[in-house]
Amino acid sequence: MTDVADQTVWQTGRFRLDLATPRLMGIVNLTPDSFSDGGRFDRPAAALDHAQRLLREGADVLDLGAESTRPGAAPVPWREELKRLLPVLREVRSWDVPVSVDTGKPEVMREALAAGADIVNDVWALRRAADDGSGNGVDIVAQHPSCGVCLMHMHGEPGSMQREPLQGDPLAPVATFLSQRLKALVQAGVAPERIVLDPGIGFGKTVEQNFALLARQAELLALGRPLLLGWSRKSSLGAVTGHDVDQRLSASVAAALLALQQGARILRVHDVQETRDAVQVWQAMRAQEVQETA
Ligand code: HH2
Repeated sequence: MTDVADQTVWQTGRFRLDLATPRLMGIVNLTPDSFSDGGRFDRPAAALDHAQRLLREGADVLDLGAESTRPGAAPVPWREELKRLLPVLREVRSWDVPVSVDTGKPEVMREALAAGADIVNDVWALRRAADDGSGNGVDIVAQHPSCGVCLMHMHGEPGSMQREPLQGDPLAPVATFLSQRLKALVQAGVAPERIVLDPGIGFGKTVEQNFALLARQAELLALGRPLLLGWSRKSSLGAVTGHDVDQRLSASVAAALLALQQGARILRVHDVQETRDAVQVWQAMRAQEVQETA
């Protein structure tokens, strides 16, 4: 746990997000091989069209990813990742929306932040070191005074995580890991209000463990920072519905809503419009609950 910081705020580079309202992070995959939309937006013009659509539909943050993290995905050299990322990042940077970069590589973080990215979203929780010995993700983020960070829990690594998933009750290892990474970042001088936490749905966990994390998600709020959840189109939703990845819209919206109800403040989604509608219904209900207790 950290010192008590304002849990209704996420400081993200140029933007201070008020999390009293749930926020949607729209996914823009610039990869040829992402699990749900690989290859559809890997040309800059197609990616920008897609990003613009997500913005129109109500995305509060755009998350640009240029390396797939799906189980078994091939690693991409950092220069190649940057080549995919920078043309899109430079354009989206002028759109008046926080721009997040989904990367685990310190070299990519360094260049993306220099090009104006507002958020580093790292499924490795800033544990990886740069190949040239220039430091790790914590060092890079600490050098940028106001950028936002999402620290995610992953058991193992993308190449092998689903063959050797976590064992037993996932809550304690996930909470311990996130608490340690949060502490390391704060000790490096990063203000808690810049950090959000993510239990990492589908990253080295069984279907049951993913749903256990949902059922007991509220326990993670004790870590003292807002939660970001990414259920969108994930294979656990396929496991319970029997649907392939392109048929998981309803299940994704349902999971997003349940995550919200369990205390998540930021939802990482492919389908912004549909999730936005569901969140608005949830907010209409919440407004009445608040009135009743006032
Ligand atoms: N999931 C994916 C990628 N990045 N970041 C956070 N914080 N949380 C997540 O759950 C998360 C993430 C995987 O999904 P996607 O981007 O759609 O696919 P791919 O990694 O194949 O590009």
